[in-house]
Amino acid sequence: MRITYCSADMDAASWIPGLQAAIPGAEVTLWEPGGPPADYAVVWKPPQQLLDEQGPHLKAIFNTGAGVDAILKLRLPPHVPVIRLDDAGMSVQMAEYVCHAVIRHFREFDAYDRDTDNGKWSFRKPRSRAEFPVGVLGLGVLGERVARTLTQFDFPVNGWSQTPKDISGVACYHGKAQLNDFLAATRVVVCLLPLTPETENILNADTLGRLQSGGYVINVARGAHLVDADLIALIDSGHLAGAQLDVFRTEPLPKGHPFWAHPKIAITPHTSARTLRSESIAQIARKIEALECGQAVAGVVDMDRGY
Ligand code: OXD
Repeated sequence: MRITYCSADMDAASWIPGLQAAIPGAEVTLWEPGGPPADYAVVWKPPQQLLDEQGPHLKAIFNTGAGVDAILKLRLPPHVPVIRLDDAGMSVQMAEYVCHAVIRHFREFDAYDRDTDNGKWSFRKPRSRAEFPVGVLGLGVLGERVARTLTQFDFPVNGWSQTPKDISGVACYHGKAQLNDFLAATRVVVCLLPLTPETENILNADTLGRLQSGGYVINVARGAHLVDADLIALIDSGHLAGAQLDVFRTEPLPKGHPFWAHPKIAITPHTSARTLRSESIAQIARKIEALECGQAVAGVVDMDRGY
């Protein structure tokens, strides 16, 4: 069996020997144009040429990240399943990131940092958790883990997804018809949606304007979910208290973009949930073994839904 590996961001020098060790019968090589046909491709943001050349022979394509929007923009070989990582150590990182952001905002730790930087020792009045309902947009593997973890801190938690979900302790809304009710019941919104034509620009003046006053935005999905200028306008008007953003329309965030300097917007460089190499390799190896035995595997992307 031959496996071809190609990643725009990840370190091939570690991935290739890792995959080789986990799948001893395979020959794992770095993709190069005109290379020999492979049975499986393990990729992150591959070039179109890889899919055109290797596509006809492949049994499956493994996407080494959580989001599949980048690969779905390419011309894919028909009938070859695209398989995403499911969890592989990402959901706990996402839960950490989001809980940290929610708690930092709720407990005003950003303001304490400013106080102590100025040599000031002063307490703030405790806020009521009941007044900080958190709403998670997108209840896939990552969103569900985040929603469940937030309930452990006793925040009221809402969730919204395309199809109905039932998660203990989470008020679940679904479909377009219930989006406005979800927003009206939410003060801190967390975006964990897949990026599809339906969800692009979903965080805009209308939807963010429906959040409870003093709302806060946490975007850990894709930059294209958010209309940047609408967020800034709603923060500057006082309707929103601020935002924590990990993803941007252009990454790295261009120098001079207003998010860099906005005092109420905190940014991180797309780091909320990193692909963990050994967990991911172990998962891909298990899935290849299952596919070779003719078994179904989890994480196959539904091309019609786009995630
Ligand atoms: C992603 C990832 O999909 O980093 O954003 O895995």
